[in-house]
Amino acid sequence: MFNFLKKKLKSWKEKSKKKVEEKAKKQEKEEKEEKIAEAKQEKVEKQEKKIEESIKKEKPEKEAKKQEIKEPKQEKKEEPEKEKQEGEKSFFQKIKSSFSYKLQEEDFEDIFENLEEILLENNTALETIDEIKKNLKQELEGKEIKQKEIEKEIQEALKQSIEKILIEPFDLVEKAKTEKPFVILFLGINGSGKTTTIAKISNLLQKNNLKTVLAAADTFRAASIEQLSKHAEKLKTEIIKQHYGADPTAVAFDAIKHAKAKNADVVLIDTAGRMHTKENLIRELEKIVRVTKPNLKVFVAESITGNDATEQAKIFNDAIGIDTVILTKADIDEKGGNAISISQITEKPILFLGTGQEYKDLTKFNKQEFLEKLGL
Ligand SMILES: Nc1nc2c(ncn2[C@@H]2O[C@H](COP(=O)(O)OP(=O)(O)OP(=O)(O)O)[C@@H](O)[C@H]2O)c(=O)[nH]1
Ligand SMILES: [Mg+2]
Repeated sequence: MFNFLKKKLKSWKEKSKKKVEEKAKKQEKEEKEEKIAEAKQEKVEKQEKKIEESIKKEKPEKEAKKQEIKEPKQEKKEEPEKEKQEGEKSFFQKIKSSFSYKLQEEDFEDIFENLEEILLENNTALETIDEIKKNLKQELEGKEIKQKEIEKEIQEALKQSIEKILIEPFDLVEKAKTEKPFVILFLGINGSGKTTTIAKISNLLQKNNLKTVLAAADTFRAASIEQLSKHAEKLKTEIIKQHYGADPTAVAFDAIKHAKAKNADVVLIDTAGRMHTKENLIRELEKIVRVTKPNLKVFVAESITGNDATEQAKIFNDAIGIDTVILTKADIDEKGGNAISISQITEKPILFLGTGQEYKDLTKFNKQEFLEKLGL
Protein backbone atom coordinates (compact mmCIF):
# COMPACT_ATOMS: atom_id res chain seq x y z
CA MET A 1 0.00 0.00 0.00
CA PHE A 2 1.35 3.42 -1.05
CA ASN A 3 4.79 1.94 -1.67
CA PHE A 4 5.41 3.78 -4.92
CA LEU A 5 4.86 7.17 -3.31
CA LYS A 6 6.94 6.12 -0.32
CA LYS A 7 9.86 5.21 -2.56
CA LYS A 8 9.56 8.43 -4.53
CA LEU A 9 9.43 10.55 -1.40
CA LYS A 10 12.51 8.78 -0.10
CA SER A 11 14.48 9.67 -3.19
CA TRP A 12 13.10 13.23 -2.98
CA LYS A 13 14.36 13.55 0.59
CA GLU A 14 17.80 12.35 -0.42
CA LYS A 15 17.97 14.61 -3.47
CA SER A 16 16.76 17.65 -1.54
CA LYS A 17 19.22 16.94 1.23
CA LYS A 18 22.09 16.71 -1.25
CA LYS A 19 21.18 19.95 -2.96
CA VAL A 20 20.73 21.89 0.25
CA GLU A 21 23.79 20.30 1.81
CA GLU A 22 25.98 21.35 -1.11
CA LYS A 23 24.89 24.92 -0.72
CA ALA A 24 25.21 24.79 3.04
CA LYS A 25 28.77 23.45 2.76
CA LYS A 26 29.69 26.16 0.30
CA GLN A 27 28.24 28.80 2.56
CA GLU A 28 29.99 27.33 5.57
CA LYS A 29 33.31 27.42 3.75
CA GLU A 30 32.80 31.01 2.72
CA GLU A 31 31.80 32.01 6.22
CA LYS A 32 34.79 30.25 7.68
CA GLU A 33 37.18 31.90 5.26
CA GLU A 34 35.66 35.26 6.00
CA LYS A 35 36.04 34.74 9.72
CA ILE A 36 39.62 33.54 9.38
CA ALA A 37 40.45 36.59 7.29
CA GLU A 38 38.80 38.78 9.90
CA ALA A 39 40.76 37.11 12.69
CA LYS A 40 44.00 37.52 10.78
CA GLN A 41 43.28 41.16 10.15
CA GLU A 42 42.56 41.62 13.84
CA LYS A 43 45.84 39.99 14.72
CA VAL A 44 47.77 42.27 12.35
CA GLU A 45 46.04 45.31 13.78
CA LYS A 46 46.89 44.26 17.33
CA GLN A 47 50.53 43.73 16.44
CA GLU A 48 50.69 47.11 14.78
CA LYS A 49 49.20 48.71 17.84
CA LYS A 50 51.76 46.98 20.04
CA ILE A 51 54.65 48.22 17.96
CA GLU A 52 53.26 51.72 18.07
CA GLU A 53 52.92 51.56 21.82
CA SER A 54 56.41 50.19 22.31
CA ILE A 55 57.85 53.03 20.21
CA LYS A 56 55.99 55.50 22.36
CA LYS A 57 57.32 53.85 25.51
CA GLU A 58 60.89 53.63 24.34
CA LYS A 59 61.98 56.97 25.72
CA PRO A 60 60.85 56.58 29.34
CA GLU A 61 62.09 52.95 29.23
CA LYS A 62 65.62 54.07 28.40
CA GLU A 63 65.63 56.12 31.56
CA ALA A 64 64.23 53.31 33.60
CA LYS A 65 66.96 50.96 32.35
CA LYS A 66 69.48 53.01 34.22
CA GLN A 67 67.99 51.80 37.47
CA GLU A 68 68.49 48.17 36.26
CA ILE A 69 65.36 46.64 37.67
CA LYS A 70 64.97 42.96 36.80
CA GLU A 71 61.60 42.00 35.43
CA PRO A 72 60.22 38.42 34.90
CA LYS A 73 59.83 39.16 31.21
CA GLN A 74 59.73 35.55 29.98
CA GLU A 75 56.92 34.36 32.24
CA LYS A 76 54.80 37.33 31.37
CA LYS A 77 55.20 36.66 27.67
CA GLU A 78 54.24 32.98 27.84
CA GLU A 79 50.92 33.39 29.57
CA PRO A 80 49.14 35.60 27.03
CA GLU A 81 50.55 33.36 24.24
CA LYS A 82 48.83 30.31 25.74
CA GLU A 83 45.61 32.18 26.25
CA LYS A 84 45.72 33.34 22.68
CA GLN A 85 46.17 29.82 21.38
CA GLU A 86 43.23 28.53 23.39
CA GLY A 87 41.19 31.52 22.35
CA GLU A 88 41.85 30.83 18.69
CA LYS A 89 41.04 27.15 19.04
CA SER A 90 37.70 27.70 20.66
CA PHE A 91 36.97 30.43 18.18
CA PHE A 92 37.33 28.05 15.20
CA GLN A 93 35.55 25.28 16.98
CA LYS A 94 32.73 27.67 17.58
CA ILE A 95 32.41 28.48 13.91
CA LYS A 96 32.23 24.80 13.12
CA SER A 97 29.75 23.73 15.74
CA SER A 98 27.45 26.71 15.51
CA PHE A 99 27.16 26.79 11.74
CA SER A 100 23.61 26.40 10.60
CA TYR A 101 22.01 26.99 7.28
CA LYS A 102 19.03 29.13 6.47
CA LEU A 103 17.10 27.97 3.39
CA GLN A 104 17.14 30.44 0.53
CA GLU A 105 14.50 31.10 -2.10
CA GLU A 106 16.43 29.06 -4.68
CA ASP A 107 16.52 26.08 -2.33
CA PHE A 108 12.75 26.09 -2.20
CA GLU A 109 12.65 26.11 -5.98
CA ASP A 110 14.83 23.00 -6.08
CA ILE A 111 12.87 21.23 -3.37
CA PHE A 112 9.48 22.10 -4.83
CA GLU A 113 10.28 21.24 -8.43
CA ASN A 114 11.07 17.67 -7.58
CA LEU A 115 8.28 17.31 -5.04
CA GLU A 116 5.65 18.69 -7.40
CA GLU A 117 6.51 16.07 -10.02
CA ILE A 118 6.35 13.26 -7.50
CA LEU A 119 3.02 14.33 -6.06
CA LEU A 120 1.47 14.84 -9.47
CA GLU A 121 2.63 11.41 -10.56
CA ASN A 122 0.98 10.02 -7.42
CA ASN A 123 -2.54 11.35 -7.93
CA THR A 124 -2.28 14.50 -5.90
CA ALA A 125 -4.40 17.37 -7.19
CA LEU A 126 -2.64 20.60 -8.19
CA GLU A 127 -4.60 22.59 -5.63
CA THR A 128 -3.42 20.20 -2.94
CA ILE A 129 0.18 20.36 -4.11
CA ASP A 130 0.03 24.15 -3.77
CA GLU A 131 -1.25 23.77 -0.22
CA ILE A 132 1.54 21.33 0.65
CA LYS A 133 4.12 23.70 -0.83
CA LYS A 134 2.69 26.61 1.13
CA ASN A 135 2.80 24.63 4.37
CA LEU A 136 6.28 23.33 3.64
CA LYS A 137 7.62 26.81 3.05
CA GLN A 138 6.03 28.01 6.26
CA GLU A 139 7.69 25.17 8.15
CA LEU A 140 11.15 25.76 6.72
CA GLU A 141 11.35 29.47 6.02
CA GLY A 142 13.85 31.29 8.18
CA LYS A 143 14.67 28.15 10.13
CA GLU A 144 18.32 27.66 11.06
CA ILE A 145 19.17 24.08 10.10
CA LYS A 146 22.22 22.26 11.35
CA GLN A 147 24.05 20.59 8.49
CA LYS A 148 23.70 17.12 9.93
CA GLU A 149 19.98 17.55 10.31
CA ILE A 150 19.04 18.75 6.85
CA GLU A 151 17.33 15.52 5.76
CA LYS A 152 15.57 15.11 9.07
CA GLU A 153 14.30 18.68 9.01
CA ILE A 154 13.05 18.45 5.42
CA GLN A 155 11.29 15.17 6.14
CA GLU A 156 9.72 16.54 9.29
CA ALA A 157 8.56 19.65 7.43
CA LEU A 158 6.86 17.58 4.73
CA LYS A 159 5.26 15.42 7.38
CA GLN A 160 3.86 18.48 9.13
CA SER A 161 2.68 19.92 5.82
CA ILE A 162 0.65 16.84 4.96
CA GLU A 163 -0.48 16.30 8.53
CA LYS A 164 -2.02 19.77 8.53
CA ILE A 165 -4.19 18.77 5.57
CA LEU A 166 -5.40 15.43 6.90
CA ILE A 167 -8.26 15.33 9.38
CA GLU A 168 -8.47 12.85 12.23
CA PRO A 169 -11.67 10.81 11.83
CA PHE A 170 -14.36 10.27 14.44
CA ASP A 171 -15.36 6.93 15.94
CA LEU A 172 -18.19 5.62 13.78
CA VAL A 173 -19.45 3.05 16.28
CA GLU A 174 -19.74 5.65 19.03
CA LYS A 175 -21.33 8.17 16.71
CA ALA A 176 -23.87 5.61 15.54
CA LYS A 177 -25.07 5.28 19.11
CA THR A 178 -26.04 8.95 19.33
CA GLU A 179 -29.39 8.53 17.57
CA LYS A 180 -31.80 5.70 16.91
CA PRO A 181 -32.07 4.78 14.19
CA PHE A 182 -28.84 6.35 13.00
CA VAL A 183 -29.13 6.81 9.24
CA ILE A 184 -26.07 6.55 6.98
CA LEU A 185 -26.29 7.34 3.28
CA PHE A 186 -23.56 5.99 1.01
CA LEU A 187 -22.89 7.76 -2.26
CA GLY A 188 -20.28 7.76 -4.99
CA ILE A 189 -19.75 6.91 -8.62
CA ASN A 190 -20.40 3.43 -10.02
CA GLY A 191 -17.95 0.74 -9.10
CA SER A 192 -16.34 2.75 -6.31
CA GLY A 193 -17.22 0.11 -3.75
CA LYS A 194 -20.38 1.41 -2.07
CA THR A 195 -22.24 -1.89 -1.80
CA THR A 196 -19.18 -3.81 -0.57
CA THR A 197 -18.40 -1.07 1.94
CA ILE A 198 -21.95 -1.10 3.28
CA ALA A 199 -21.55 -4.81 3.98
CA LYS A 200 -18.23 -4.19 5.73
CA ILE A 201 -19.70 -1.38 7.85
CA SER A 202 -22.74 -3.47 8.74
CA ASN A 203 -20.39 -6.24 9.84
CA LEU A 204 -18.43 -3.80 12.03
CA LEU A 205 -21.57 -2.34 13.63
CA GLN A 206 -23.08 -5.79 14.21
CA LYS A 207 -19.85 -6.89 15.90
CA ASN A 208 -20.37 -3.94 18.22
CA ASN A 209 -23.86 -5.13 19.05
CA LEU A 210 -25.68 -2.68 16.85
CA LYS A 211 -28.63 -3.94 14.84
CA THR A 212 -28.56 -2.85 11.20
CA VAL A 213 -31.06 -2.55 8.34
CA LEU A 214 -29.81 -2.32 4.77
CA ALA A 215 -31.75 -0.24 2.24
CA ALA A 216 -31.43 -1.35 -1.40
CA ALA A 217 -31.94 2.13 -2.81
CA ASP A 218 -29.89 1.45 -5.94
CA THR A 219 -32.87 0.52 -8.05
CA PHE A 220 -31.12 1.55 -11.27
CA ARG A 221 -28.39 -1.02 -11.88
CA ALA A 222 -29.38 -4.58 -12.68
CA ALA A 223 -28.14 -7.05 -10.06
CA SER A 224 -27.47 -4.43 -7.40
CA ILE A 225 -30.47 -5.51 -5.32
CA GLU A 226 -29.34 -9.15 -5.51
CA GLN A 227 -25.81 -8.13 -4.59
CA LEU A 228 -26.97 -6.37 -1.41
CA SER A 229 -29.43 -9.17 -0.62
CA LYS A 230 -26.60 -11.71 -0.68
CA HIS A 231 -24.63 -9.61 1.78
CA ALA A 232 -27.67 -9.27 4.06
CA GLU A 233 -28.05 -13.03 4.01
CA LYS A 234 -24.40 -13.65 4.81
CA LEU A 235 -24.37 -11.05 7.55
CA LYS A 236 -27.69 -12.22 8.93
CA THR A 237 -29.14 -8.75 8.88
CA GLU A 238 -32.28 -7.26 7.42
CA ILE A 239 -32.74 -5.70 4.02
CA ILE A 240 -35.54 -3.53 2.67
CA LYS A 241 -35.91 -3.73 -1.09
CA GLN A 242 -38.36 -3.15 -3.91
CA HIS A 243 -38.32 -3.85 -7.61
CA TYR A 244 -35.99 -2.36 -10.21
CA GLY A 245 -36.90 1.12 -11.24
CA ALA A 246 -38.68 1.80 -7.93
CA ASP A 247 -38.28 5.20 -6.31
CA PRO A 248 -34.98 5.04 -4.34
CA THR A 249 -36.27 7.59 -1.82
CA ALA A 250 -39.29 5.40 -1.08
CA VAL A 251 -37.01 2.39 -0.44
CA ALA A 252 -34.82 4.43 1.94
CA PHE A 253 -37.87 5.84 3.70
CA ASP A 254 -39.32 2.35 4.15
CA ALA A 255 -36.06 1.10 5.63
CA ILE A 256 -36.05 3.85 8.26
CA LYS A 257 -39.70 3.11 9.09
CA HIS A 258 -38.84 -0.56 9.40
CA ALA A 259 -35.83 0.18 11.63
CA LYS A 260 -38.02 2.25 13.95
CA ALA A 261 -40.60 -0.51 14.15
CA LYS A 262 -37.97 -3.21 14.76
CA ASN A 263 -35.89 -1.12 17.15
CA ALA A 264 -32.85 -1.36 14.88
CA ASP A 265 -29.88 0.89 15.57
CA VAL A 266 -28.50 1.82 12.18
CA VAL A 267 -29.89 2.13 8.64
CA LEU A 268 -27.37 1.81 5.81
CA ILE A 269 -28.65 3.18 2.49
CA ASP A 270 -27.08 1.94 -0.74
CA THR A 271 -27.46 4.22 -3.74
CA ALA A 272 -26.84 4.05 -7.47
CA GLY A 273 -23.50 5.18 -8.84
CA ARG A 274 -24.90 5.93 -12.24
CA MET A 275 -28.20 7.01 -13.75
CA HIS A 276 -29.20 8.21 -17.20
CA THR A 277 -27.26 11.39 -16.58
CA LYS A 278 -25.10 12.76 -13.80
CA GLU A 279 -27.74 15.45 -13.18
CA ASN A 280 -30.37 12.70 -12.70
CA LEU A 281 -28.17 11.01 -10.15
CA ILE A 282 -27.47 14.20 -8.20
CA ARG A 283 -31.17 15.15 -8.23
CA GLU A 284 -32.13 11.69 -6.97
CA LEU A 285 -29.58 11.87 -4.17
CA GLU A 286 -30.76 15.35 -3.21
CA LYS A 287 -34.28 13.97 -2.92
CA ILE A 288 -33.16 11.06 -0.69
CA VAL A 289 -31.30 13.53 1.53
CA ARG A 290 -34.29 15.86 1.74
CA VAL A 291 -36.68 13.11 2.75
CA THR A 292 -34.54 10.81 4.92
CA LYS A 293 -32.34 13.48 6.56
CA PRO A 294 -29.40 11.11 7.06
CA ASN A 295 -27.17 11.54 10.10
CA LEU A 296 -24.15 10.85 7.95
CA LYS A 297 -23.44 11.17 4.24
CA VAL A 298 -20.49 8.99 3.34
CA PHE A 299 -18.70 9.51 0.06
CA VAL A 300 -17.18 6.26 -1.17
CA ALA A 301 -14.26 6.72 -3.55
CA GLU A 302 -11.66 4.52 -5.12
CA SER A 303 -8.17 5.23 -3.99
CA ILE A 304 -6.78 4.15 -7.36
CA THR A 305 -8.70 6.36 -9.76
CA GLY A 306 -6.20 9.15 -10.24
CA ASN A 307 -7.51 12.64 -9.92
CA ASP A 308 -11.04 11.52 -10.81
CA ALA A 309 -11.84 10.62 -7.23
CA THR A 310 -10.97 14.11 -6.09
CA GLU A 311 -13.05 15.73 -8.81
CA GLN A 312 -16.02 13.49 -8.02
CA ALA A 313 -15.68 14.27 -4.33
CA LYS A 314 -15.81 17.94 -5.16
CA ILE A 315 -18.94 17.55 -7.31
CA PHE A 316 -20.79 15.46 -4.71
CA ASN A 317 -19.66 17.70 -1.88
CA ASP A 318 -20.80 20.85 -3.64
CA ALA A 319 -24.16 19.38 -4.65
CA ILE A 320 -25.09 17.29 -1.64
CA GLY A 321 -22.57 18.06 1.10
CA ILE A 322 -20.66 15.05 2.35
CA ASP A 323 -19.63 14.41 5.97
CA THR A 324 -16.84 11.91 5.53
CA VAL A 325 -15.02 9.75 3.00
CA ILE A 326 -14.22 6.05 2.72
CA LEU A 327 -11.38 5.29 0.34
CA THR A 328 -11.68 1.81 -1.10
CA LYS A 329 -9.12 -0.39 -2.85
CA ALA A 330 -6.27 1.10 -0.86
CA ASP A 331 -4.84 -2.45 -0.87
CA ILE A 332 -4.10 -2.11 -4.57
CA ASP A 333 -3.12 1.56 -4.51
CA GLU A 334 0.61 2.19 -4.59
CA LYS A 335 0.24 5.95 -4.83
CA GLY A 336 -1.87 7.41 -2.08
CA GLY A 337 -2.06 11.00 -3.29
CA ASN A 338 -5.86 10.76 -3.47
CA ALA A 339 -6.14 10.51 0.28
CA ILE A 340 -4.35 13.82 0.69
CA SER A 341 -6.24 15.53 -2.14
CA ILE A 342 -9.70 14.42 -1.01
CA SER A 343 -9.02 15.57 2.54
CA GLN A 344 -7.75 18.92 1.38
CA ILE A 345 -10.49 19.59 -1.15
CA THR A 346 -13.49 18.42 0.88
CA GLU A 347 -12.06 19.35 4.29
CA LYS A 348 -13.72 16.18 5.56
CA PRO A 349 -12.06 13.29 7.35
CA ILE A 350 -11.31 9.97 5.74
CA LEU A 351 -13.09 7.51 7.98
CA PHE A 352 -11.86 4.15 6.69
CA LEU A 353 -9.65 2.63 4.06
CA GLY A 354 -11.05 -0.34 2.19
CA THR A 355 -8.22 -2.85 2.13
CA GLY A 356 -9.63 -5.88 0.34
CA GLN A 357 -12.80 -7.66 -0.64
CA GLU A 358 -13.61 -9.38 2.62
CA TYR A 359 -15.77 -7.93 5.40
CA LYS A 360 -12.82 -7.59 7.71
CA ASP A 361 -10.88 -5.54 5.16
CA LEU A 362 -11.82 -2.17 6.58
CA THR A 363 -9.13 -0.18 8.36
CA LYS A 364 -9.83 2.90 10.40
CA PHE A 365 -7.95 5.78 8.84
CA ASN A 366 -5.26 7.13 11.08
CA LYS A 367 -3.17 10.17 10.23
CA GLN A 368 0.03 8.91 11.83
CA GLU A 369 -0.24 5.47 10.28
CA PHE A 370 -0.84 6.99 6.87
CA LEU A 371 2.22 9.23 7.20
CA GLU A 372 4.29 6.27 8.36
CA LYS A 373 3.18 4.33 5.29
CA LEU A 374 4.60 7.17 3.22
CA GLY A 375 7.86 6.87 5.13
CA LEU A 376 7.31 10.19 6.95
N1 LIG B 1 -9.37 -4.86 -3.71
C1 LIG B 1 -10.47 -4.28 -3.28
N2 LIG B 1 -11.60 -4.39 -3.99
C2 LIG B 1 -12.72 -3.79 -3.52
C3 LIG B 1 -12.71 -3.01 -2.35
N3 LIG B 1 -13.97 -2.50 -2.17
C4 LIG B 1 -14.70 -2.95 -3.20
N4 LIG B 1 -13.98 -3.71 -4.02
C5 LIG B 1 -14.40 -4.37 -5.26
O1 LIG B 1 -14.80 -3.38 -6.20
C6 LIG B 1 -15.85 -3.85 -7.03
C7 LIG B 1 -17.00 -2.87 -7.03
O2 LIG B 1 -17.55 -2.83 -5.75
P1 LIG B 1 -19.10 -2.49 -5.46
O3 LIG B 1 -19.26 -2.55 -4.00
O4 LIG B 1 -19.99 -3.31 -6.28
O5 LIG B 1 -19.13 -1.01 -5.96
P2 LIG B 1 -20.39 -0.03 -6.07
O6 LIG B 1 -19.93 1.33 -5.78
O7 LIG B 1 -21.50 -0.55 -5.27
O8 LIG B 1 -20.73 -0.13 -7.61
P3 LIG B 1 -22.13 0.28 -8.33
O9 LIG B 1 -23.20 -0.44 -7.61
O10 LIG B 1 -21.96 -0.19 -9.74
O11 LIG B 1 -22.25 1.74 -8.26
C8 LIG B 1 -16.20 -5.21 -6.49
O12 LIG B 1 -15.59 -6.18 -7.26
C9 LIG B 1 -15.63 -5.23 -5.08
O13 LIG B 1 -15.30 -6.50 -4.63
C10 LIG B 1 -11.46 -2.89 -1.63
O14 LIG B 1 -11.34 -2.22 -0.60
N5 LIG B 1 -10.39 -3.55 -2.14
MG1 LIG C 1 -23.46 -0.95 -5.69
